Amino acid sequence: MSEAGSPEVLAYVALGANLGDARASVLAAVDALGKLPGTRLVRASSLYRTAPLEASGPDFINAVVALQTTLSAPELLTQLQQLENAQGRQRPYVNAPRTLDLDILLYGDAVINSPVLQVPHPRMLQRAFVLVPLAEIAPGQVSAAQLADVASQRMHRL
Ligand code: PH2
Ligand code: MG
Ligand code: MG
Repeated sequence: MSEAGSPEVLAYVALGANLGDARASVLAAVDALGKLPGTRLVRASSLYRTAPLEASGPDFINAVVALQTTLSAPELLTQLQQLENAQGRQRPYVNAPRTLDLDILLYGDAVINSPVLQVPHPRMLQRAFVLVPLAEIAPGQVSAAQLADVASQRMHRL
């Protein structure tokens, strides 16, 4: 329990950007995530340069962080959207190039299926740009078979 009495949960968040100075945006977001209310940065993966997957535009910079947080999952989602908006995120069409994308991958062992939030992230197992950095900071969360399934996707650790 935290001092305020809310339970602390270990959450994993994926970061991605492929517009503007993507590397600087992702690094700034890692910093900002650790400063969210009731939240501590536990681990941050390396940055990865990754080929766009079902998306257009330049290569992405991707990473994954582990956060210990007393925010509820909907509260965390709201905070992530505020950080995206502060970074100038626009949504002209699905999977458009973006200045910053922050997705909740896992929130403890919660299973959430609301219209605005699905956890575990429904497409995480298809994405090397999620599984490789997640495996780097939380090897127990990703199996060798899951990594093998996405091994053909081009990515490069920075
Ligand atoms: N995000 C997407 C779709 N495709 N491809 C890469 N390489 N990295 C991303 O972060 C990414 C993507 C939807 O959010
Ligand atoms: Mg996304
Ligand atoms: Mg998103």
